[in-house]
Amino acid sequence: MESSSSPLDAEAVADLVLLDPLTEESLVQTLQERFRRQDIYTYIGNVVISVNPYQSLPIYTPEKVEEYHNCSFFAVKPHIYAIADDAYRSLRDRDRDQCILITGESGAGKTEASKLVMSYVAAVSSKGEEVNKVKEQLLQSNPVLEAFGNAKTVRNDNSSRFGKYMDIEFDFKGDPLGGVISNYLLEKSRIVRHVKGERNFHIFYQLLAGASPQLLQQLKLRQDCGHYGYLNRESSSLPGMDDAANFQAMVIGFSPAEVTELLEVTAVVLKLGNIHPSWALALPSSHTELREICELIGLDPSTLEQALCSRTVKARDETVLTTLTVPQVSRNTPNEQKKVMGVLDIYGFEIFQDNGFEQFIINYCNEKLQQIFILMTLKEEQEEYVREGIQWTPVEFFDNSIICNLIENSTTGILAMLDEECLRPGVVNEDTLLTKLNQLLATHKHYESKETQNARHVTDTSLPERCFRIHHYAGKVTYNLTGFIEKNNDLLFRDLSQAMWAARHALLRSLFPEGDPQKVSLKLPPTAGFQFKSSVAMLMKNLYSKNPNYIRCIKPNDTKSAMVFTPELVLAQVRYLGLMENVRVRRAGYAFRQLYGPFLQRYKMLNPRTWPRWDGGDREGAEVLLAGLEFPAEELAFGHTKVFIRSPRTLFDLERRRQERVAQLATLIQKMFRGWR
Ligand code: AOV
Ligand code: MG
Repeated sequence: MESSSSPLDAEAVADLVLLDPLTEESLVQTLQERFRRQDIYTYIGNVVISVNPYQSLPIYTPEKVEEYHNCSFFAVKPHIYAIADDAYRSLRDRDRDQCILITGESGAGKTEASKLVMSYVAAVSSKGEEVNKVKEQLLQSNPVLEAFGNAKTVRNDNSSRFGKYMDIEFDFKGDPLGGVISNYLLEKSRIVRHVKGERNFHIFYQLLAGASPQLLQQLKLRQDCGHYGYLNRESSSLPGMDDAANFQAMVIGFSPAEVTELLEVTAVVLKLGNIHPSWALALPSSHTELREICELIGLDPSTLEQALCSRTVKARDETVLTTLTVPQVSRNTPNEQKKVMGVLDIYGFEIFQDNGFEQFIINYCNEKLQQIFILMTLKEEQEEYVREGIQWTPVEFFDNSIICNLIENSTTGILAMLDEECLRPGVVNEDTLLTKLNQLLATHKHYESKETQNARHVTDTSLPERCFRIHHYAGKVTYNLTGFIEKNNDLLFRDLSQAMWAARHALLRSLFPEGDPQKVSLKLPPTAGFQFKSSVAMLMKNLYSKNPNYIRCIKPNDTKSAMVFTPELVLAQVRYLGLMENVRVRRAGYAFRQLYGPFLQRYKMLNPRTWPRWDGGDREGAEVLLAGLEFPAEELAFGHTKVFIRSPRTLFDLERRRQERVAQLATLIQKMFRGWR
């Protein structure tokens, strides 16, 4: 095996487990040096770090797919294809369900990474007609999800405004059968407002730019974005984004009737933005948009007018987690054992100037992902040692369950107290909530507020009133409580869902099942926080049952530029992603391990007993080879199939000796050649 950079080449070490010394600085420097060489992928053991190149690199060609297909993980340059291949093979050949967890901040390349994984799996699985149809539909889900769930933000022109988890199902041969997608926490409020420099969801612009004049007429739309209150805040088109072409790509795979139904609902949303209801005044039923909306969805204008302009009983009516099955994507395979590969593309840790309920929820999710990462990595390490018959000594690591508990404990957790406040009759506000939090969490090591600081005689002007601070594993975040109660309640007026349910439009009705007057329940549905907590718990259980593979994405600069690497920005992400902890956990036991065969092949020249040939078994060969090199006994362990090396230093030493020996041999050969001439 000839790796791209030897561990001695500390500036650009391909596996950070071998970094020596390990400091935040050396870690960032290594990533920077590799980025400069356009090596955007780096490992921590079998975790892949991916630094967004912001340019298209020639590393995703069919030839590259071929190169990584059935490769040995450590024999080729780090690549996202290597991890995809490893996961796919382990699923197919060892019957282990896999999950691929992709994290990183906005614009770091998560969604692109998830698409690369999907297209790699599609490329290497078999190519029957039926399988190809399934693959097409799986890949085709991306343009649809992105049209309705992505938007231009300040950070990313194609920012996913929801978390996505997709289970791809395979048969025993490793051919894709279909998929199930779960969405988390879609940023619905974007429809109504977004900040300057951003856009609404892509679908609206795509529809106006890409639909034929006939279709627009059928949908009672005008082509001009400026006409629509939800779209006219910014210039509608984006450099480098072809809305019309994306529209054509989005509708592929739907029947004409499905497209019409879907676009009718989309048109209705757009037109609703031009209606300005008031609870004081009625809307004239001659109002053009109102009338047209009602024609599109088969509803009496007075019903809609009443629903928009009056407000009766409140109900909490929306789900945070929705599960959609990819349309008609499942093949019929009764009695067959399915294997699953889950791909999670979810928002990374967020620290803004002003952090609200959304950041609190997102960071809670990341705290859970960190927890499961540590649990699973340790579990995996432990399993490997047991499998290899090697003594395992438990390692010390920072256990963040204390922080998870602070948020999710069912009686004293912040979410539980927030729910209690939301359910309390009478006037509720965030001040009473803060008082309660301060009382219950006064001595919690990871909780802080103005009041708990005062009690501890701490002077800290950075913590304002009505805020609390959590010491997350990735850093301290100050949350502003304003809006927590309203957002947690997530109310939709019952009149509105009832009106929508009354429409003669099948798709629309199916979106508002709670509008069915027969099903009115007096019980309040669960809060947004509670639902999120439950769906995160379900997700964690699902992930925990699978073999984990990690892709950690990093954004190198704030200007979307190729070749620019800003160390301070990267350092912050290295912290949020917990990469130092990641390296420490990985090398807590044995930093390096390799199968006996390749190991012997690489180092056999270091011992005359194994050089130039060893005729015995690989394991004995490795033992004989290492015995002659006089490393301390505790540095090495011999498992059933692999040799384990405890510290990176020993491996560097081995590499250094190898390089010296290679040089020696080269000189020798040169001399021989000269002698012959
Ligand atoms: P995100 O998913 O992590 O952000 P994306 O995957 O959308 O980020 O990546 C942002 C942009 O970076 C893409 O549109 C590409 O232009 C570029 N990019 C990312 N990865 C690559 C790559 N491997 N090669 C070339 N260009 C790349 V967010 O959804 O905003 O959290 O919310
Ligand atoms: Mg994304």
